[in-house]
Amino acid sequence: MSRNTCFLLSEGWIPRKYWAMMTHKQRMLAAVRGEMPDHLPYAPRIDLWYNANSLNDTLPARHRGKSRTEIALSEGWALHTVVADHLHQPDPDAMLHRALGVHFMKEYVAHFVFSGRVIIDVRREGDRTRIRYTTAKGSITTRTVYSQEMRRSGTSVPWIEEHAVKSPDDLRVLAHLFENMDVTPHYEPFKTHQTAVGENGLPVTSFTVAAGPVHHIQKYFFDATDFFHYYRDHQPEILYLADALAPLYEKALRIVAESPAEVIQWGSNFDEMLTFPPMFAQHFVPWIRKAKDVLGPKNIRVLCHTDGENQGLLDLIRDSGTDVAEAVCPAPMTKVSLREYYRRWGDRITIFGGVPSNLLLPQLTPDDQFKSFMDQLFTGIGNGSRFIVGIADTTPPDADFERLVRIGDWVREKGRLPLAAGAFNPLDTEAAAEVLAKKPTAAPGPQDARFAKIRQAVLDGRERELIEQVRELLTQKIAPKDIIDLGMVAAMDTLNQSFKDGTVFIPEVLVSARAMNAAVLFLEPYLADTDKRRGGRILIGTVRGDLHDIGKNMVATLLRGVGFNVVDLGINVAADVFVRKVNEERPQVLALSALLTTTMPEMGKVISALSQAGARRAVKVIVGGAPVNQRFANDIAADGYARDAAEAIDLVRRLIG
Ligand code: B1M
Repeated sequence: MSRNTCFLLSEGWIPRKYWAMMTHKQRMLAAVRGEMPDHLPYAPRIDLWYNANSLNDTLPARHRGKSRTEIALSEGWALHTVVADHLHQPDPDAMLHRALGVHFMKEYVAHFVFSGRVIIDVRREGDRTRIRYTTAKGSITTRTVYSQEMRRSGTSVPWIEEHAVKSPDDLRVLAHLFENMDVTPHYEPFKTHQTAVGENGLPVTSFTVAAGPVHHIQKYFFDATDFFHYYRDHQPEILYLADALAPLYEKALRIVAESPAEVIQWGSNFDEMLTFPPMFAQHFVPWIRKAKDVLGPKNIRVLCHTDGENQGLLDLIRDSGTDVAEAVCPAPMTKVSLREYYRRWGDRITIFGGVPSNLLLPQLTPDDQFKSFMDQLFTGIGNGSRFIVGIADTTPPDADFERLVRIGDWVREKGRLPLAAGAFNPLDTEAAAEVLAKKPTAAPGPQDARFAKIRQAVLDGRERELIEQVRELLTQKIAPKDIIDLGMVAAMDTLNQSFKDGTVFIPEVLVSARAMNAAVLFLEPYLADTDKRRGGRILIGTVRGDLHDIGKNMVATLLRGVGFNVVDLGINVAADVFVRKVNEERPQVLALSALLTTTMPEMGKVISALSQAGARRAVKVIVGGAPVNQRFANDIAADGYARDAAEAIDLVRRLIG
């Protein structure tokens, strides 16, 4: 570069082409390529907000009748074109095979093709779609639902109600199905999409939203919790299926490499619990690297949708080679601050997002906190390179629209690059991912040697061995209650502590809890009646409108694991159902889970409904879920709040002694 072509600023070189005002697309492209744009790009994702408010006729008055593109552009924002527009697809069946991770979106440049030998029987029943795929090796069934309630809440993606894998045999059938599939290029619809977006945004393509075969299997074929059991118990079959998918993913990469796309989404919903570090390291990182190796030379950038809790994944994501981390959701909604994200990733990865959606909700974030967060954003992102301001993961339907507008105003006023206020902190290379190594080996607490083998069997999740040990201790006339409390519960407590510390991961915890549940069942006939009820009864469910169940399932499993009798009501549970079940089941504790800010108020409704039904005093109500906090629990007069599953155990124990 010579002085003729560049303009030197204290923070770095700005290529001549950027002297003039850049378009939204040029800014975003510069940011994802690690170059310095003229200005911070701002591309808030508003699809969920728009879908819900246009359907409910609650768009701001000045935007009534406009499309979401028109709203964004009239406010001066870039278009957020990372996620496909599920509601507007030329192919009405674009989402039909969602439960297999097979999509026919106009935004996707590579499409799966089914083998002509597979018989696909589709049955539509109201909101539900049932599909049977029959192959030479057997058949599998799936069921998805897309209801009016989901539409009203803004959701545009059908929910997988019945997953493809219900038994290990299904893995074999799926492997056969995918071995006989193909992938073909679909460039033209994407080109049309690119033209429509023009300079107003940066269209991102995808193949699936998984980061490779194992992620594909986890995301689409399994109920989220079941996956962890299969991952532990049937790993060879999972990997066999992954091998069947691998050539399709490889071909897709070659197709993308020849496409007009400039960025591809390769992986989504990264989260330290779901996509836990050892699995991420083993099965995700190599595929993100592969994507980077194939696409990098073609000047196509790799983007991952990292909307979850990422503390345990920071280094792995950084080293994976991804160019962009999109939907980055920092503290206060997760554990990692924006400053920390920028410190750890800022020199290698473009951060897209940075404003947690809670910030847009006045009932959760008072105005002064909102303002102070935004002030810190401008100082926390160094010179502002490699940053696209966005809302993580998306703008909630009940967001204060004026806050979105104010962010846009601030970005316009203060976002000239390079930012002067920040101080760029180089990467801390010493931060190592030690999490992979540690495992608990022995249980602390009551270290009665008689129970050492029991504790180890629980820690290892070895069900048969555990029952053998239990049988052995029974023959030695040891009290069943002691076997449970001093052996199994002590081990689960150790495990919970390690889980809290981030040194063991979901599959281990679930498999230990499962072994313990089986052993408790085995012991049932030997327990005195008083001991059988020793744990107390807990009713648990995810509130109405909310379909997230992974965290709730973990809480239920761990509570069972330490001896409580848990009745799980599932997801999307209405207040009147909670009240009815409280009256029927007479639990000591009702545990409510919510993952969406829009469904949190349902928790308050459940408590009011219990009061109205005269059942409030009979039960302790506790609440949890990512957006919930102690303040909210106090506001709705809940009896307690637990941040995670391990805390839920402590809380329940405290509440019911
Ligand atoms: Co969703 N999602 N999601 N999502 N999703 C979140 C929750 C979100 C925070 C992402 C983000 O913004 N960064 C965001 C909510 C934002 C907000 O409301 N302000 C969000 C959104 C917007 C959405 C959709 C609206 C997206 C869309 O359609 N555009 C949509 C809504 C669907 C609906 O519910 N109506 C949606 C859909 C989905 C998937 C289907 C793709 C999938 C859910 C799969 C499933 O549950 N079967 C999904 C996922 C995976 C996530 C993230 C990435 C991970 C959630 C998770 O399972 N974590 C999540 C990001 C995040 O949370 N930061 C996100 C692992 C799990 C073990 O943790 O559930 O927090 P968690 O549970 C913890 C604690 O919270 C606590 O203990 C658990 C274990 O330690 N806990 C309790 C939970 N319940 C408790 C109950 C208790 C006590 C403790 O009782 C007392």
